[in-house]
Amino acid sequence: MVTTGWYAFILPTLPAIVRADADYVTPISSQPYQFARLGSTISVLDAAHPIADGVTSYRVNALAHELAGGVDAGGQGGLLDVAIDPDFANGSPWVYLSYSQPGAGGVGTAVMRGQLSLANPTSLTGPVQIFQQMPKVGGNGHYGSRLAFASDKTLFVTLGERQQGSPAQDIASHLGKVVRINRDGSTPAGNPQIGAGQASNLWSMGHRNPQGAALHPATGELWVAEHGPQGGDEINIARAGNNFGWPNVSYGCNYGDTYPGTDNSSCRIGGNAGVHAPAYVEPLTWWVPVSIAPAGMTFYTGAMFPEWQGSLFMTSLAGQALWRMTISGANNAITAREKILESSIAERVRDVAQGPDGALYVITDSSSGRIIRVAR
Ligand SMILES: [Ca+2]
Repeated sequence: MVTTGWYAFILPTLPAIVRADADYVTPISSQPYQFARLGSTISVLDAAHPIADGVTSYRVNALAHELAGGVDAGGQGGLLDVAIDPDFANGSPWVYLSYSQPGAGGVGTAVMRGQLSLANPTSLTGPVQIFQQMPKVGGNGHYGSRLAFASDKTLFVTLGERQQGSPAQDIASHLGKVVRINRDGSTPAGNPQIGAGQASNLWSMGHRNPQGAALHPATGELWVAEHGPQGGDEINIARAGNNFGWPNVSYGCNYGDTYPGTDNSSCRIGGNAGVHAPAYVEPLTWWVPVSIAPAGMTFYTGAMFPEWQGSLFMTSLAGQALWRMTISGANNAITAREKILESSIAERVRDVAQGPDGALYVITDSSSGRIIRVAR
């Protein structure tokens, strides 16, 4: 079912009317689903409907049967992210998917790739598993998981700690880590040596549930957003070998902790009001006392909104909003952050992407999730 129409609203930050057009109600509710740039298109896993202005989506409907080991779609599990090969337009027709994979010991995030033919874009052929998070454990939360290609065409995969806590500090485990792999799953040069017995392909550690990732367009560095516990959601620049402190320290508090008013500093994890340094890397920014549940991120580089050039956009689930953050200075400080489109969205927001014309596409997360095009 597709509902069409024009929905006009005023962006609080702009002296302009911005419109979201043509709500596309997806026929399948297998949330969460993500989207990624595909040359001049945006691909949406579960939507069969073309989007306005030359942006097309494909429904890859045989997908679930092609994923090695199957998908454990309970809780926060399911299909987690999709990415397109950086050389897709140059004869490398791979599409990459992360998902929650059942197996011995429980469930863990896995990554596969398959080839997509635009002439017959209904399934992926030649699927190959290229990564699996180890160990698999029980439960069905905190999978991560984002896929983000670096400029050298290596692939970052963010991995949640599966609600296990301490394995995020165990270098022998993939829980609560970011890994960096080659497109075929092999190990690239340049990954950090963290310690003896470290798990394969480690890049950074001490993460809780990193559901946002984007490459900074100028520096090429990986930015990651992750869920805190009760407060303490973070944005970090994940550099090689960094340790972000979870579960030893957080600007959030344990579930059930109470605090006076809005100042949660008395119950922050690790004491010292949650300060990470010097043992761990301080986040660029964090949210207290209430978590917003950060999800997708993208840096804006389009021409449609010159005033947004260089901004970081991030969606929030529980917070039901799209955040815009201003970044400035050589140290990439986040100097301002604001919620936009809040009253117009009023749903959990899963992901955001920039279209080829500079419009933003925002996808909401519900059984009748929408794709909202933000354009002027
Ligand atoms: Ca942290």
